[in-house]
Amino acid sequence: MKSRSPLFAVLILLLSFASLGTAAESKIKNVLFLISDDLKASTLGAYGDQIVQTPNIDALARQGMVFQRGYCQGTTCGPSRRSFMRSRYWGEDGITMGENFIDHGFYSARVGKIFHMKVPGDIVAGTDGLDVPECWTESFNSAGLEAHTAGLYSLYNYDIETTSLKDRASTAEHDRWFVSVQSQGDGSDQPDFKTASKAIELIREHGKSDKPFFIAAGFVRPHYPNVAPTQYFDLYPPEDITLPETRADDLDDVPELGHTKVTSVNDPIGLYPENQKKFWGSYYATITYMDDQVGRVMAELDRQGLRESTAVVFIGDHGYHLGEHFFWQKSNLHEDVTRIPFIISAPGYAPGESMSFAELADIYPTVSELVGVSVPDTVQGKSLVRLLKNPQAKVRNEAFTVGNNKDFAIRGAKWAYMLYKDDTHELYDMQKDPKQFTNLAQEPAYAKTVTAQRKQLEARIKAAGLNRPPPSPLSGDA
Ligand SMILES: [Ca+2]
Repeated sequence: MKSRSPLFAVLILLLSFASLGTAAESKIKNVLFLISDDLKASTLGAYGDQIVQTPNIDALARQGMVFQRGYCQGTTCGPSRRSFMRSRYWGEDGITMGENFIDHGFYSARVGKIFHMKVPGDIVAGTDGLDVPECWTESFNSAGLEAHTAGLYSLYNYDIETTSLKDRASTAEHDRWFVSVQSQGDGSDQPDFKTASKAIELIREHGKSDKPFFIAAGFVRPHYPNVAPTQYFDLYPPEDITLPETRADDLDDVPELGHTKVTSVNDPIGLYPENQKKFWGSYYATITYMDDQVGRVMAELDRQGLRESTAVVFIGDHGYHLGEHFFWQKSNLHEDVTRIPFIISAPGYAPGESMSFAELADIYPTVSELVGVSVPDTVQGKSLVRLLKNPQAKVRNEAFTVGNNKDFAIRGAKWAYMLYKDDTHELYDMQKDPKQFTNLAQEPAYAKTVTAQRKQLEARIKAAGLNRPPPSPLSGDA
């Protein structure tokens, strides 16, 4: 600058003010945070699914930034939700996102499940679960009958169908995860409908205020029991479902600690391929039902003229297995569990698709930056605003996930690497083997890659302030 003319310096100064002006003129005042439960990325159209019907999430994806490489930090509801609400990889340290917003003059509300709630237990009881009250100005539960909803009940792994309300696999019972109910009516009796209705009410009430809002609405579908009105099931007849590819010897090279608890081998679900298709149909049915509720909330945001002043985030808390690798449910470190839907629609930022790795721990610093709120130094995630400005940019080279059992994983563009507490491990070439059929960790030809991946993973463990095993393990959840 020294060699430039004073006039040039003035010009630069004016340009700087102009760009500062643009930033300062940001109209984003509020944050609407929408969370779906047990929704894997691969069952949304924005992530390549061909049969699911989610017009409202699709619209949000078209209007926002879709993070194609979004990953969760915890592999079940409790740890994942703790991690993104605190932007911490493990544990309960740090100021929650809602507390920080309250400290900056926001109204903060929880509707439905944000921190861990047992589904269906806390939903049937209408209780708070492991909520963190200081995160919210107000909070509201959305109760429902879940598996006890009237209609056609199915228990897929025992091939049971009944309209009787007796003897249904309920809150804490084994087998509750293979349940669906095709309910009667319009679904307004369901918890997710109530969550949308309360969110709509709060948007109407607080949208008019000078005080900015942080409204978090947590839907419980497609988490089991898969309850939705019959008409949603009709969209997904079993003949339209193709079950995931499995290979007979697939698990021969997967360490014991990499398995899910429930598999097609140890559970009778493996005996009923036709019921597996029906179960997939019920998962899709509840996704479409949940999508309708997202649509109701978004329509209200538009109706109130708040779209141009509100950043909207839509995520799933972690993914799910529906028979891939003979696995059912969550809790492990494979791609179907760790990759999640992650969309941010922020007014003033162009829609697009980002291939940078992004973590749910990044939501807190990102939305805070969007509304001009500082974050406490306990925040471990990174702001993704740079990606919203330029989808070609990169904020992370890999994503880091912490398993419930003192296990860790990193997922990069080329490699996925998992390291278990007993020192067993898995390595997948995600370019050649995106479905993770062949564990290369024991192959001599990949010894150098394993060493490099392990070093990279250990750096992430250290940077997160963790050890193997992590301190004070908090329990997982069902
Ligand atoms: Ca395998």
